[in-house]
Amino acid sequence: MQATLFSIPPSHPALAAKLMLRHVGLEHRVVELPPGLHPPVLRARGFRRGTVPAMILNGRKIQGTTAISRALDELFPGKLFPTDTNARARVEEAEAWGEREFQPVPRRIFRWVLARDADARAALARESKMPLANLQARATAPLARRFAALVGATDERVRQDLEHLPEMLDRVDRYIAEGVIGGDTPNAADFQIATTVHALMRFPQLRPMIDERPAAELARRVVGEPAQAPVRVPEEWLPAGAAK
Ligand SMILES: N[C@@H](CCC(=O)N[C@@H](CS)C(=O)NCC(=O)O)C(=O)O
Repeated sequence: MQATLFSIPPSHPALAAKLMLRHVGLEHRVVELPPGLHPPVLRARGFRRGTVPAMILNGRKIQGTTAISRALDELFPGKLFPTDTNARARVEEAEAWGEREFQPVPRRIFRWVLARDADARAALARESKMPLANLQARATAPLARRFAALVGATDERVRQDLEHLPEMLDRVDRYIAEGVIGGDTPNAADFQIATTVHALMRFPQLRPMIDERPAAELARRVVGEPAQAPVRVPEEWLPAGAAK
C-alpha cells in the first residue's frame, strides 16, 4: 500500500489528515508544500482542487478531510467511525458540521490577518521553513490579499465569526457532553473538530475564552499543546471572555 499526503505546515485540516493516518496506522509519506504555492502544485499533480489535505493512495487521488476519512474507513473499518449505524450517523453529522461551518473560521481569521500584517506573514514563512522570511513577508502581500479574498475573509465576515465563536464552542462542548466526540478513542469528528479548536487556541487573544472548556482539553489530548501564532484582530471585535 502506498500513501502520500500533501500538506502545508499551518493547515489544520491537513493536520487532521495526518492524525487520522497515524491513528489508523497506515504507513505514508508527507510532502509539505510552500503555503501559497500549493494550489498550482496540486493541480499540476492532477488534483481537481488546489487545497490540502490531498492524498494519493495506491494511485487514487483523494482530496479533502472528509473524503480522506471515508477512504481510510474503507481500509480500516471501525477505526474512524463507529460500527453502530446510529452512532455513526451522529459522528458523520458532527464531522460534516466541523468541516463546513467550524473549520473555515480560523482560516478566515488567519488569512484576514496575513493580508494586513507583515510580521504574521514573516512568522508563517519561518514556520514553513521558507528562506528569507522578512523578504517573503514583503513580497507576498498581494498573494495574501488574494488568499483572504478567496475565502471571503472580509472585515464583516471575520467580525461575525468572532461574534458567533462562543456558540460554536458551546456546540463542540455539547458534542463532547453527548459522547459524540471526546471518547477514549478518537473518531473522524474528533480529528476534524479538535484540529480547529487547536488552531483557534493558537491565537493569543482567543486562548483565554477556550482554555477552560472541555473543547480545549479535547484539542490538547487529540492534537497537543498549541504553539502561539502572532495573530491579532481589533480588540473591539473580540467576544466576551477573549483577551483584550
Ligand atoms: N474543507 C476542505 C478545505 C481544505 C482547505 O481549504 N485547505 C486550505 C488550507 S487550510 C487550502 O489548501 N486552501 C487553498 C486555497 O484556498 O486555494 C477540507 O476539509 O479538506
